[in-house]
Order: sequence, then C-alpha cells, then structure tokens
Amino acid sequence: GSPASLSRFRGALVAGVLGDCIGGEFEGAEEVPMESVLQHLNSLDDESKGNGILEYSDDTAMARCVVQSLLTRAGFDEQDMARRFAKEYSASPGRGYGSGVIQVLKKLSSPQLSDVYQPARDQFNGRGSFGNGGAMRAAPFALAFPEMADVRRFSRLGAMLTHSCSLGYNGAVLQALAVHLSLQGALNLPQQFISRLITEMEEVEDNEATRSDARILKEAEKPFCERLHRVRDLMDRSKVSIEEVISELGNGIAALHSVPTAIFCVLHCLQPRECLPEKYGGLERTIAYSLALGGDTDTIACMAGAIAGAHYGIEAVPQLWIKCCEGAEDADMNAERLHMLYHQSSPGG
Ligand code: R7I
Ligand code: MG
Ligand code: MG
Repeated sequence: GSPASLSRFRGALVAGVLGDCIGGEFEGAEEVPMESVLQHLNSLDDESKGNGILEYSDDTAMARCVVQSLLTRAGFDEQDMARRFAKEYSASPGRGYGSGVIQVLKKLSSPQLSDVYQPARDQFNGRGSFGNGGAMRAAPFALAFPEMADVRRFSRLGAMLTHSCSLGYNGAVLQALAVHLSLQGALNLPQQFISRLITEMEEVEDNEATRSDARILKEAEKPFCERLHRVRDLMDRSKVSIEEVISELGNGIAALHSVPTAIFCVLHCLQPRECLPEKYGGLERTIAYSLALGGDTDTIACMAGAIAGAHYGIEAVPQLWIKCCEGAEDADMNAERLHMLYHQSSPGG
C-alpha cells in the first residue's frame, strides 16, 4: 500500500489489539512450544467458537484511552489522557495491570492532583518505572501525528504519565517511531529501517537523564541503541534460535527487554520461516513468532502486531482472528478517525 494509507492505519491498530488478546494466553509462560502456539491460533479459525472470546488486557485498555484522548482533543492533552487512564482503571481494574502502575492510576484519579506527572515520578523510590506499560500503548501516537518530531515528543510525554524512568519512556518513543517508519513503508528496506531507528534513538538517548538512569541500572550508556545493534546482528544471521533471541534481547516486562524484541519479531518474520506454517502471511508469522518467545507475550505481540500491521495493512489481518478478539472492531473504526486526524494535521494535506 501507499505510505500512510488507511489500510496501514487499520492494520496497525487492529493487529495491536490482536497481539494483546491472542498473546494473553501465554503471558508469563517460561517456555512456549511452537506446537502450542499453532494450536491456539488454529482454534481461532474455528468459526463455531463465537465472537469476542478473547478479552483484551491493560495494553489495549490503555491504548484505547490514548486513542480517545488524541481524537477528542485533536492532539495531546496530558490532563485529559491522565483522567482517561484513571477512569478506565477504576471501571475495569481486573485487566492485568502491572503491580506498580496501579498506585499511579489510583493517584491520578484524585481531583486534588495538580501535576499529572508527579505520581509516576514517585514510583520505585523516585526513579520511576522502567516497565513496558508506556511502550505497549505508544502506537496511536504514530497514527495521530505525521511529523516525526511530534511522534517523539508526545509518545514520551504520554508514557511519562505512568513511566518516568528513561528506560520506560524511551521504550515508548522507540515503539512509536517503529510504527511511524513502518507506516511510511520503511520495512520494504529492513536494513535501512533498523539503521534509521538507531540514528533516531542515538538522539533520543543523548541526554543526562538517560545517562544517569543507565548508570544506576548498570546498562550501556545508550541502552536502546545497544539493543538495536543486537537486533541488527541477529537480523544478519541466517539461523537464529528462540533461545538466542531471548538471551540476547529478552522477553520480559521491562521496556528494554521487550520493545527491541518486538521489533526483531517483525523483521525476522518479513520472510517465510521454517518453523512457521507455509500458509501464513507475514502478519500471522509475526504474531505466532512473538508468542513462541514466551514471557510477556501479550505485550510483545501487541507491539510487534502494531508495527507489522502498519506494514502489511488490514488486508493481511485474518477476519476470523478479528472476530475472536474483544475491541478489534472498535480499533478498526478508530483507525479511520485517526487517519483523518493525521491527514488534517499534515502540512498542505
Ligand atoms: O509497566 P507496567 O504498566 O506493566 C506493563 C505490563 C505489561 O506486560 C502488561 O501486559 C501487564 O502485564 O503489565 O507496570 P509497572 O508496574 O510500572 O511495571 C511492571 C513491573 O516492572 C513492576 O511491577 C516491577 O515488577 C517491574 N519494575 C521495576 N522493578 C524494580 N525497579 C518496573 N520498574 C521497576 C523498577 O524501577
Ligand atoms: Mg497486558
Ligand atoms: Mg504484558
């Protein structure tokens, strides 16, 4: 499809929901045999199973808040977004939120709160969370703002409402930038795609907050850049085992151990793979492969799904999978609204 086409918007938002709903089955599992993944995916093709059987989790619940806020305010409004997070949490607290972020969401619902970023700063003894909760809901920022600088800025601020550690919010920026580039068709040249992400993140991570967090947490000076270099090294290899991907990139709840992993899943599945059914297209491969990594499967599949969906477009998303997932049809309608907002705000368009 052409750059920033409606099909790509729909693919991104819908496949993100699918990754969350379908990936929930294996969240926290240490080892997930590919056989179990394929069995799970085959069961979605069984039409007798009915609609909406797979519920979405916090990943989608919060992404929906981001979408609604961006649409209603026609841009980023931190007060409005914070209010929506708090309201959503109090309406459905059982969506599987991270154990730390719950404190933030409770504080955000206080009417006395003057600085909406303060509760996030208080997390983990004042360092803030490095969890992937900012990154899991970052895709909509790429679908609302055509300018890369806006995507960078607002995905960071949107994540900082709950994640004030740079290893948390920079993960959100990376995820949003990956969706942004994919939307432009950048995955047609995978080597350039990863190089551009590295170049962008070099700048994003070039500041004192990042250096200081990295030092304290004993990470490389530019943690996400270092991981993206590992992604590039793995890409260049003809054969990579699941175990190697997990040990090199991680599959955990930290943004650093899941966002680069999600990006790798997309890149690795651009071509057919021996371990995956021949009948699968790229989008199905990406979701299946993300689940087979185990660990934080709903979130990794959600992030990989959004990047892959922006590349392949809605036509690549299996109808029967959409039917099985709560919130997928809704995401499809919102994608159209975001597409309009995006093209309204683009210069001359
Ligand atoms: O990041 P967050 O919103 O969690 C998202 C994850 C996704 O997998 C969702 O699907 C859902 O399952 O949860 O929630 P946080 O509570 O901010 O962070 C998640 C977890 O990361 C925390 O509960 C901690 O275990 C860990 N964590 C930290 N641990 C020590 N020190 C995050 N930051 C720190 C830290 O600074
Ligand atoms: Mg979740
Ligand atoms: Mg998760």
